[in-house]
Amino acid sequence: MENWVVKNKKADFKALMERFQISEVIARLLVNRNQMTTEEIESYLHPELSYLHNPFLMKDMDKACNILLQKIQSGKKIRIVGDYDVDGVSSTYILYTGLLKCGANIDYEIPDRVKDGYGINMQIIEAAYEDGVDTLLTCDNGISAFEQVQKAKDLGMTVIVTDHHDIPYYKIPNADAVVNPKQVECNYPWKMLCGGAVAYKLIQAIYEKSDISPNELSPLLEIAAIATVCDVMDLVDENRIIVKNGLDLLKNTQNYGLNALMEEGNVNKSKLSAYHLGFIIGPCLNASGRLDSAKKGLKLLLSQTEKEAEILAKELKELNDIRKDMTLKGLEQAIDIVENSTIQKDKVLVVFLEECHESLAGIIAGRLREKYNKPSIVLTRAENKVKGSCRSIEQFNIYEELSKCKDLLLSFGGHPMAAGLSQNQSLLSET
Ligand SMILES: [Mn+2]
Repeated sequence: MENWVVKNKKADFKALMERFQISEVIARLLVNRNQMTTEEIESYLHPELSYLHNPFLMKDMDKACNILLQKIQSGKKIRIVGDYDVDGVSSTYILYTGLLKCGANIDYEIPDRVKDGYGINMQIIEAAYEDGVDTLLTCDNGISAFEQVQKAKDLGMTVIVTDHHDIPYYKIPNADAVVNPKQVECNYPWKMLCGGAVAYKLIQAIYEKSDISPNELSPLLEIAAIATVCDVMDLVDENRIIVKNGLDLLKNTQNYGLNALMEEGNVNKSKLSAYHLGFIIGPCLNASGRLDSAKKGLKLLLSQTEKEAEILAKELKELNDIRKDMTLKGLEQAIDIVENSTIQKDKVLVVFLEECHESLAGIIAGRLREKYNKPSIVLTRAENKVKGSCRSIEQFNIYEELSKCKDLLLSFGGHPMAAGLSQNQSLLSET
């Protein structure tokens, strides 16, 4: 049986109630959620855009803007390198649209999930060099691309990294500017932005320097809100302001692609909530990154006509339906394997789904973990090797456990609750 208990923290509720003209319930809620400084309470009660932090507080922000403005002035070729998930596509959209408005000579590249894997790689850098690109600008990736960034520098390119991922070993790549609030030396007051929000802050800063009206940021804020929800950021502080205001804007969005996608998904725009971003719009944008090219999702957002948007939205919706179907089939198969073998007694569920598309392994592992409340690993066949996605439970640090058996793995990486691995095909029979 569930037992609900109201937290009873001590505070001067009367004073809070009077000062902010709020009821006792709200006052208790604020205290319980530790929204304690006057400024924090004020911004919580009124999540207005004016409470967003100054982008120039971010380390290297001024530097990154100055480099970009100088490159724009001299007509140098700039290439954005994003990522294939919703956050990566959103950040690419925000940087591309924002810098285009500033007059940049700009294009973009997004790594292919299956062929390239995550993040900027050597082929992307060589291709950029061959295409005469002067400046590479990463978003939602790049912070751990030490060798790749060095290669680009050696080839004479300028590199600006924008990212939000953790800083590995407190080391940053040798780029001309590194914008990532997670850096210890970065004094930005809020560290937990998604990649799209970091990109948004960069455009906010560069618009300010270019005397472009902040009103022009609205179409970008809509996308930053989608990215924040889909990258599962905590909806507090700046994230809450971005999502609240982004949702308000999305109800009347001028973006052809989003309008078409909401139409396809039967979303009632007046009732739009974070749910719709996370469970309808996001998965459709993501489906192309999983089964096709993530560029399709980006092209939808960039659509210039209703007709174009409609066609792309239909395709994405279809891809997402196929993705759902394939996920369900894979999950049923996985459950079947678990329940009809000794695996179910294992501490960690390891299932090999020979036919399953590798991009679905993570979702299926997550569902297995939910169903059996055990750490779960789903292996699939990739080119010349086996790839696996791991989803764990609070009590089991899967990243650490994988480190313990790294001799059995080709590669692995990730976090305590979610990780990825690859293995030699020949080892498969032994696992
Ligand atoms: Mn991200």
